[in-house]
Amino acid sequence: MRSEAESRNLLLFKNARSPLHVCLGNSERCLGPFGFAQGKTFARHDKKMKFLETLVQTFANKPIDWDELEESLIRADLGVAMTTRIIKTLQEREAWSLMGISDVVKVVREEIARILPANSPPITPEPGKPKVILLVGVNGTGKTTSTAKLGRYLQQEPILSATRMDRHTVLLAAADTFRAAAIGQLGIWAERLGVEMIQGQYNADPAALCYEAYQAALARQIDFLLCDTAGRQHTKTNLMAELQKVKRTLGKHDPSAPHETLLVVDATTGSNALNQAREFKSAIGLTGLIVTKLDGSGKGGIVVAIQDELGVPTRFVGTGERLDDFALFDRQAYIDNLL
Ligand SMILES: Nc1nc2c(ncn2[C@@H]2O[C@H](COP(=O)(O)OP(=O)(O)O)[C@@H](O)[C@H]2O)c(=O)[nH]1
Ligand SMILES: [Mg+2]
Repeated sequence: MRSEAESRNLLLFKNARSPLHVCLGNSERCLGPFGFAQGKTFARHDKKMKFLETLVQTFANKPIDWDELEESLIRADLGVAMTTRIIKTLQEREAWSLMGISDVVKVVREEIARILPANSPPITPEPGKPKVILLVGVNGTGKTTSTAKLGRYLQQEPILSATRMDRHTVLLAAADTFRAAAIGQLGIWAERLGVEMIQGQYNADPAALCYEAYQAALARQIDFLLCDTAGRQHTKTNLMAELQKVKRTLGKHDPSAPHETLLVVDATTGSNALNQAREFKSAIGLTGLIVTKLDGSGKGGIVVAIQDELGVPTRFVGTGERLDDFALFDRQAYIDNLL
C-alpha cells in the first residue's frame, strides 16, 4: 500500500490525463435514467468505457493486483480516503486471494452507494418570497451556462400548489461584473429563457447588484432569483471577500438568503475540483455542487470524493453545452451511467 502522501502525488500526476474516460456524448441522445419529468436526456459515448467497465476489463482473468487496483480508483478521482477504504474492505475479507473482479466491483459500488445520498433534495420555492440561489466557482467551470440551465430546469419544474397552474418564474442577476463580456453572455441566455436579467455596469459592486435584484424579484413576485457570480478576481482573497459581501447583503433582505449556494465544478479538472470545494466551503459555505462537463473526460469519482471528504452533495450534473444537458443528480443513475 502507498502512503497517503504518495497516493496524493499519484493523484496529482494521474490527473494530468487518464485513459479511464467517462463520456457523455452530445450527439447520441437517449432517454436514460436521468430522463425525469422534464424529459432530460442522458447519453454517453460507447467508445469510451465507464470506470467500472474498465476495472472489469483490466482485472479480468487475473488475480487482483492491489497496487494496480489502488491506482485505478485514484485515477477515477474517487479520492484517497475512499480508495483506501475500498482496498481495506476488500483485504479484510477472509478469502481475498480467491476474489474476482466482480467481487471488487460489488464492493466499490457498495462503498460509493454508502457515501452518496440516495436522493438529491429538490429546489423548491420559498412561500411568499424569492428563493435566492447563488452560483459560485472558479473561472470557466460553467457557472454562467449552469445558471441558464438551472433557470430552464426550474421553469419546467411542475408547480405543486393548487392555487398556481402556471410555471415557476425566474430572474437572473448578472453579478459577474468583473468581465464585461460575462454580462452579455448571461443576457443571451436570459433572452433564450424568456426571463428578465438584472445587470449593472462593468465593475459594479456585485453585492449591490444582488441587493437590487432581490428587490426586483420581490416586487415582481418571482419564485427563483439566480445570481451568476465572478470566478476571477485580482486575488483569491478578493473573490472570497466579494462573495461573503454578496451573502451578507442578500441577508439584509432575508436572513435565510441565499437559500442555496451552489459550487460549480468542472469534472475534467479532477482533484482540483476537490480543492476548490474545500476553499469555497470554508469561505462561504456550500449547500451543493453542480458538476459540469461530465460529457468530456470527467471521471465521475469527483462527486464521491467531495461528498466523502466535505459532505457537500452533488445536486445537478451538466453533460453538454445545451440548455437541456442538465439533470438533477440521481445516485443510482450516476453509479449506473457515470461510473
Ligand atoms: N461540454 C460541456 N461544456 C460545458 C458544460 N458546461 C459549460 N460548458 C462550457 O464551458 C465553457 C465555460 O462556461 P461558462 O458558463 O462561461 O463558465 P464560467 O466562467 O464559470 O461562467 C463554455 O464554453 C461552456 O459552453 C458541460 O456540462 N459540458
Ligand atoms: Mg461566467
